Amino acid sequence: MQSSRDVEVFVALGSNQGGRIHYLNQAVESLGKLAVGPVETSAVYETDPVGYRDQPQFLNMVTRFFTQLSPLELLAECLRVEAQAGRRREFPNGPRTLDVDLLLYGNGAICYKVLQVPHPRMWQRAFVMIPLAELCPGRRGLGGQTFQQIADRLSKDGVRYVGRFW
Ligand code: PH2
Ligand code: MG
Ligand code: MG
Repeated sequence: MQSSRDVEVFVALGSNQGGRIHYLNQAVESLGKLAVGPVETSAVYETDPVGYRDQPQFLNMVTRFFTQLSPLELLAECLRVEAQAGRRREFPNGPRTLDVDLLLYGNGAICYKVLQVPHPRMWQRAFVMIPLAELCPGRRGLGGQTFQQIADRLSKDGVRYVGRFW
């Protein structure tokens, strides 16, 4: 049963090392334990690396669920799920077995040193906005555009639909 303490959150997943789909699956299962009710999932996309480009292709997707955890509690859990997948931080933006990023926490804006929500780089990233717009096409960003409009205006080069797995 949902209650007024439950907050809707959106969490992005990415993997470009090892059994990528296995790591995404592990993350969906683990996030399910933090959720009140089901975890909704976007389709999975295979994407060219953005930023540091000399690394393998990513699988990316976005999840939506309700939780009673605070933002910092949820961040700690995201890091724990990454650690469970054996993630090692060799250098920033380098290859990873699993990246778990908190995108949106209710309608909140959070600006801690360790956690900024909405995720500051999500709006320019097709590998985030395309799967996110699947889950909430009509939601609006601060500029008034819907997430679908924002996704539609980003280049789809390097973002390939793989399929739905959950
Ligand atoms: N994550 C990054 C940097 N670059 N590129 C793609 N395609 N997918 C990602 O998840 C990704 C990235 C930093 O978290
Ligand atoms: Mg990331
Ligand atoms: Mg991250």
